[in-house]
Formats: sequence, structure tokens, C-alpha cells
Amino acid sequence: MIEQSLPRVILITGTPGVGKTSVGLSLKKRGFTILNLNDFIINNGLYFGFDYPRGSVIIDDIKLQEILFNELLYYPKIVFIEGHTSELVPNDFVDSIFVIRCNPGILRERLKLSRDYSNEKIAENIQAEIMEECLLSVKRAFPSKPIYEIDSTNNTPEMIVNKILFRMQL
Ligand code: DAT
Repeated sequence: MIEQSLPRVILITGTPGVGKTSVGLSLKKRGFTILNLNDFIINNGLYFGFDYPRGSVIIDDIKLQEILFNELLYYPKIVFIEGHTSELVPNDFVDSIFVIRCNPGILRERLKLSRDYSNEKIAENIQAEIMEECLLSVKRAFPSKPIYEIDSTNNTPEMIVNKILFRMQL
């Protein structure tokens, strides 16, 4: 059944490795609906191809916005969307944005332990975190929406979720 009004979308973004997926799993455990943007892009073929040197997909932004817009109409009133390209989510749906941050040295360790990334790709992600690329992207894409930063360096995913739910009064 189509919901009568647009869902309230809360974005969880940040450099790969900061802990978005972990936060998403914790939200899911508490009964919230969470959409992983990367999986959504892959599962729906919303990409032009693969950028082999960078080890990432080349996203079809226009198609993503169109398909996501139609998909979100069927979602419950509150939806969390998690992904480091959250700035591509249609603006009309977005209520608030949380940017998960991490100390670059700790992020390097997390990426080394959890990902099969080349040293070059790890360095690229550390650089992105230092340069606040995700934060700047959402500031550009959603200039009138509230944007909150949460540090995951010394906060567990559960602690981060508590902060998000407190802030959103959920
Ligand atoms: P992302 O989805 O942002 O790429 P992730 O949730 O997959 O990140 O986490 C990457 C790794 O870091 C993974 O091994 C789990 C660990 N991790 C995530 N959040 C953490 C936290 N708050 N404290 C310590 N380790 C964390």
C-alpha cells in the first residue's frame, strides 16, 4: 500500500569504514527500516559500469533518483538511508543528515582489518575523511537541512544510534 505522505528520510553518511553499516544494523535491530544505498544501486543496476582503478561503481545519478523516489513512496513514515553517496537521495524526502566521522589513524586500522582495499584506496579514503568530503557533499546537496556530525572513534554503533534517536526524538 502506498503511504499517503512522503516518508521522513534520515541519511547516515560518511567515508567508507567510519561505521555506517554497523549503525544501520543496530538501527535495524531496534526495528527501524534501513536502506543500504550501495546495495540498492547494485541490485537495481543503477550504474554505468565499474571504475576499476578506483574500485568503485559509476553511479547513474538520474536513474537512481527516479527509481529511489518511486521506491520510497512504499516505505514507512521513517526510513534511514545509509551510504557514502547519500547526497544523491532526492532532496524532497530528506529530513536530517548524520555524518559519521572517525579519527584518520583509527579509520586506517579499520579499513586495513575489514576491507580488501589496496594501500592506494586506503590512502584515498583517509584523505577523503581529512578533507571532510562527505560532510561537504551533503552541505552542498542539502543546504537547508540539519546536518549533525557524530564521532565513531570512541563511540560504539549502539552509542551512535542512541545519539541519533535522541536527536530525532524517536
Ligand atoms: P562503513 O559502513 O561506514 O563502511 P562499517 O560499519 O562496515 O563501516 O565498519 C567498518 C569496520 O569498522 C568494521 O570492521 C566494524 C568497525 N566499526 C564500525 N563502527 C565501529 C565503531 N563505532 N567502533 C569500533 N569499530 C567500528
